[in-house]
Amino acid sequence: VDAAPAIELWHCVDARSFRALWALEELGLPYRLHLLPFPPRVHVPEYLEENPLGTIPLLVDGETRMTESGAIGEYLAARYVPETPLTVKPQEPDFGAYLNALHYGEATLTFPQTLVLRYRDLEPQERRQPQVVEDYARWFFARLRWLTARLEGRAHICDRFTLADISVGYALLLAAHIGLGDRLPPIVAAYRARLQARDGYGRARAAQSG
Ligand SMILES: N[C@@H](CCC(=O)N[C@@H](CS)C(=O)NCC(=O)O)C(=O)O
Repeated sequence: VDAAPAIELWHCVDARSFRALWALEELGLPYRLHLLPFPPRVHVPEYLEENPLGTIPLLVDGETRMTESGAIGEYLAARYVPETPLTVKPQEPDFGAYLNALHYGEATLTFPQTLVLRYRDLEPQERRQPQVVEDYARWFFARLRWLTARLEGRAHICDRFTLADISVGYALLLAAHIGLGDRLPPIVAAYRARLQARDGYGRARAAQSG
């Protein structure tokens, strides 16, 4: 009898934890998935005992507990699949671009979208802020400029598909999810479609639909 996989991931459908799920699938690692309703803080208060932040992802691997979707993929690759082509090594020319994109996907591209979502859809009517929604939608599109330039003549951010594409790709999926997807520059929309055509992406989608 096989032991239960040691790696556990707490996830809500299509939330940032999708990055960790997608990375697990692309790396081919066994894991146990805990699917939670969103936001877990409200629907599953006992989740706060697992993760006091109340956010997803939460990855638990023995004594290791992680809550940042970009760092989780790096951790899994470094610890379990060090030779994977999904990471870029320090001696490779694209190392800086790789690290930059890994963080850019979350800090620069996802963050403004969460303000759009919150102040357009999630807050009660009287707390909604159309000016915030407009300003941060504009911020998001302006911050896509790095990606648009980077994709000129390239299929991926580096010379192959990597965790950086998962980080940035998730931000583009979120854009589609919150109704900003139609306004993506064509080169970015084509890149998003390429990422969505991957088997690993399909497996992650299937995993989260139970
Ligand atoms: N920087 C973190 C952000 C994690 C985060 O804020 N996740 C959101 C979902 S996309 C969340 O759990 N929100 C629920 C809440 O704040 O109650 C990451 O990249 O994982």
